[in-house]
Amino acid sequence: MAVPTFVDEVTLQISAGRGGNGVASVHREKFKPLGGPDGGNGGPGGSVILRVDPDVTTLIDYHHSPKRRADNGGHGAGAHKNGGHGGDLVLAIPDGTVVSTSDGEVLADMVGSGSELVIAQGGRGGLGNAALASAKRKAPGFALLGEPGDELSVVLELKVVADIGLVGFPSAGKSSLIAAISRARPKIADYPFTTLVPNLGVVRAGEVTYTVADVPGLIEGAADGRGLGQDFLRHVERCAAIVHVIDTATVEPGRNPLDDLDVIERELSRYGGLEDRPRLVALNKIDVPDGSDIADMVVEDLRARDLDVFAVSAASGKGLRELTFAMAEIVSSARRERPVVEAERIVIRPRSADGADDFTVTHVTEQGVDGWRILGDKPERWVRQTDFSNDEAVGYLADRLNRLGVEARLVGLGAVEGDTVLIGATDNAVVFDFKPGLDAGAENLARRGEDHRFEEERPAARRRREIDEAMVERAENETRADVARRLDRPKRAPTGYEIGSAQDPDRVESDRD
Ligand SMILES: Nc1nc2c(ncn2[C@@H]2O[C@H](COP(=O)(O)OP(=O)(O)OP(=O)(O)O)[C@@H](O)[C@H]2O)c(=O)[nH]1
Ligand SMILES: [Mg+2]
Repeated sequence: MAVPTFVDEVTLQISAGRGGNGVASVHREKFKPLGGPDGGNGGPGGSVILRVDPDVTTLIDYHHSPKRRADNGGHGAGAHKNGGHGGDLVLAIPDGTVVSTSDGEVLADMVGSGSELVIAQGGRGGLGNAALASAKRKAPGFALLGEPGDELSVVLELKVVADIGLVGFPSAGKSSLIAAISRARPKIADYPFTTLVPNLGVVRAGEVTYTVADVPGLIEGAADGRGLGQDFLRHVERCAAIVHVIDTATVEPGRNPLDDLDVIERELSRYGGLEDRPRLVALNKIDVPDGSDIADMVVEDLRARDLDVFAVSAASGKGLRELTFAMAEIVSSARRERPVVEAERIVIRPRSADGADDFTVTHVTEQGVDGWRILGDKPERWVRQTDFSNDEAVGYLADRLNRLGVEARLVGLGAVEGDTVLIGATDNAVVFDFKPGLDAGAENLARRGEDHRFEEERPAARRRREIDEAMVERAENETRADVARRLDRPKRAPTGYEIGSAQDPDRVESDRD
């Protein structure tokens, strides 16, 4: 099998790095074993960036290794140590690469050396317990997980950036022409399909410098895949003008310049999208006597079709100066209309923008599930950050969802206890049983802030609470006893005395039980 040397379309599997996990850690030192939470945050994962590099002319590298991944972020550590950033992965691509999703949606057209596209963003690092601590939650016994980086498959398609595109039958002399007017040195030979990949040449005519692309030859039926097919026409899509290179000296039966032009035009129109490009005609090989005669015969017909025609010889150089100046004129007027693209850094975020508080709750009955699906940037992200083996972390998730209003929305839509709640899209949803009122916000936050490692402190607190409770109970008992005494001697009870206890015999009865 022939080893390709030029590839102009590849599908890449791209993964950005995962964010590092935060860590739950407690500061320890001599005589002060529980000095507070000091777990550091995880570092963000590396992103994948596509960058236009003028030295790269083919997508061949990606054809050989289409899976690319950026580094993961480092995990946090104790003593407030944050994990390191995962390294970004920069992929060099040729100028003129069109980046699309696997569904065909164009994400970016990468033109101009240095243009960058952040195609996949690294995952955020998870917060450590030091960062999660607050006045209410003094010592969290959990940390957040790092988030996975973006993963996607993208299609890269190279569309050469050239000002002029040369099209024509095989062996018409396209490569010879580009070799004669520029420093490009493509392969030239007298058999068809010598050129298998596009060649670029830089031409200078007067004050104007421009690029010319020579693409593989076309034959009748190229649109149906005959010959090399018409795929290479993508490389003339960006051109300001198309130059028909026509062989005036061919000895092939049934060929003549006018029919050749019609055949090529038919293939161009079947490819589509090139109708508006100005055309020039180069009648080549007029150094051959027969060629020169034929050129003379057809030139008027072609001009009658409103075409600019040039009789040239790539071999002798005749007529090339006029041709290159005519090309230059078209290029400069096209440039005046469409200014040169500046290098830019585009950032694509496959996920919805950060900070969006929006979420949707929909009732779903699919694949045996009868429940509620929650979709939204935040809920889905929070689920990814949760270590489900840690109850405290799960509780923290519930609190966050509540504060966002997820529970209220569910109740409002008629969800009842025990209903299935899915967070996220079908393939990676996390499933919960709905328990309304389980979490009442701050109260629970406070309880959740108690790390079991701090339990040594508890007995004292518990004793204090027991004493407080005992005092309250004693006071209540005394009140009851007092009321009972007064009920025994009603005449002595002043009216309106002890609102809510003496005036409500029923309650006193039940209290006494
Ligand atoms: N006499 C003469 N021969 C030429 C001229 N231009 C090209 N040729 C010859 O024509 C043959 C084909 O030339 P190429 O430049 O390879 O043609 P091409 O259009 O690039 O062909 P493909 O790459 O196969 O599509 C070669 O043998 C050239 O030497 C010319 O102006 N005069
Ligand atoms: Mg060629």
